[in-house]
Amino acid sequence: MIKRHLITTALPYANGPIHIGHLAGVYIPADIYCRYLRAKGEEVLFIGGSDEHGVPITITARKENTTPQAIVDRYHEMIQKSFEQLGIIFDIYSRTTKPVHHETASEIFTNLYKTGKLIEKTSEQYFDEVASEFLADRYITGTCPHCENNSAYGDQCEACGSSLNATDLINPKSVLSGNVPIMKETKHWYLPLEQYEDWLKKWILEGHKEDWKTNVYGQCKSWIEQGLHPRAVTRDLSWGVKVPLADAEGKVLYVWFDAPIGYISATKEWCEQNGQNYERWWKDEETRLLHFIGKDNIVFHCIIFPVMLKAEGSYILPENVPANEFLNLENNKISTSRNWAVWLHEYLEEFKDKQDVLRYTLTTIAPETKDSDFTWADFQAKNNNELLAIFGNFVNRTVVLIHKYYEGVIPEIGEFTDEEKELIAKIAGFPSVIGTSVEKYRFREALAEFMNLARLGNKYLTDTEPWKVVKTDPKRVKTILHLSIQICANLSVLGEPFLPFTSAKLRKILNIDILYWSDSGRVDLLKAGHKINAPEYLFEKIENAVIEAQVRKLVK
Ligand code: B3M
Ligand code: ZN
Repeated sequence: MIKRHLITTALPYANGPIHIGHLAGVYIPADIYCRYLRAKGEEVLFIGGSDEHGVPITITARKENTTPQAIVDRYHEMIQKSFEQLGIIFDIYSRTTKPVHHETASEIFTNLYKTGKLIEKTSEQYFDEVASEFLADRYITGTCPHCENNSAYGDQCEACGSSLNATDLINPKSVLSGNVPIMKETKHWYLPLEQYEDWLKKWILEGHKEDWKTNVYGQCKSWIEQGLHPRAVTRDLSWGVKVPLADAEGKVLYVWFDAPIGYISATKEWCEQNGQNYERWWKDEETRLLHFIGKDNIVFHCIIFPVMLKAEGSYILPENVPANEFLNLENNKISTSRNWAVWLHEYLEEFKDKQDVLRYTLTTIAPETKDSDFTWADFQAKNNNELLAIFGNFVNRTVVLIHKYYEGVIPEIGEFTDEEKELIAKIAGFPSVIGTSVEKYRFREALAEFMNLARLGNKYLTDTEPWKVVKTDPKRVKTILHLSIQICANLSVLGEPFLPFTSAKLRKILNIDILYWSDSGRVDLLKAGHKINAPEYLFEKIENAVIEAQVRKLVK
């Protein structure tokens, strides 16, 4: 296995808060993956950041009568803080308004331009004569040609869902002035994707048929087979990375051109702070580059960005792009505009110290192969019937009994029964079973296996009944509780990627430091004579009233 992993997560637009859909699809799986690799002792760089350009941010700023910078400042800070509080620990959480990013994006554009990799084309676009500005699609409204909704946008009709071109709109009007826009010539630069079709077929369709997820591979295949066309990489807009050419006044790089370059800029920034050369991460075949994203970003990460990098010529390409499908909420699509969402910053406020319950629930329903659904009832059931009833209960029973019988000191082991020998063999299998699932990006399966270990522990206690045996065979009880506490130690290691807060709490109870993945699977992690700390509940019951309040809040 290569020992250097560069893991990126989609850069969320700093135009609104993070919700559970983002978390289940992108950030929790990526965080689990990075924590797992770190536990294995591998070198990992985990990159995140805010995407701070694009037209919607300028629209929000106009609506709120403020500047785009003020909008992105507000949301960048909020998003960064909420990720951190959920235990999504990036090595760097950067932003695309930073100078290092503007420099890097300009440099890549310039390289492509100078080496003749871009095409220059003039076309006619809507222009507002009053505001004296070309109009992005979102800045034009009009009547939808399909459903006659008269407030459709130049890129999409929200009433019937059709995607549109601005020129499809009947009676177009400028959002800026309300005037009827005119058509005016404007020059832009395009990336000729069609020139890379053969290369893409080889690289993706032949090269990644086996290792890319079928949802990702399928989308790429259909894009490539439909035929690719030149994509404009510049826009007439004032907010963004200025096009670094003399005759490009009032033009910026298209947000989807600069945003993925943000991964490179963030790496540079981190490297500068850590005395490294970023080329080690981006220009060396020994690096494994992985992009964690949602399904709406597949084409940009699998086709357009790789074509940019390939055309530039000196960068590595992603080894894999483990994209997820979408998460719904209570059987409806998550919608920011209708406020049909569970917002991370609100969750963190309302469910103090329950970060892992959200991490757990979202991992068990991660939309890995198809869209899935979050319900508050399921969230409650997963907490009460799984985390608390199985994992928490097992740990608590073990720790309480060790305190009750041995004052918190781990007892010596005696003879193992045949059942116990079998149990020990099973325990040994867990690290590789869980690890293999994680390596295949099957986080649901990995977490289910982890819970099976807790289940095994719980069943062992129920079957052996040390609280009864203690009256007749106290020596036997020592072995049972010794083995049980070893299972607890294993749970603290194997659970860390999924449930980092619980794992830390458990380590504190067990009075141990963080262990490597390679330490797990054994039943000698804690020595006889080691003193553990007082019991503490890992989870608490979530009452109906709490859940009902959340459901009410949604429909309000
Ligand atoms: N900001 C879109 C999104 O948040 C976009 C991702 C950029 S990743 C380079 O879905
Ligand atoms: Zn319509």
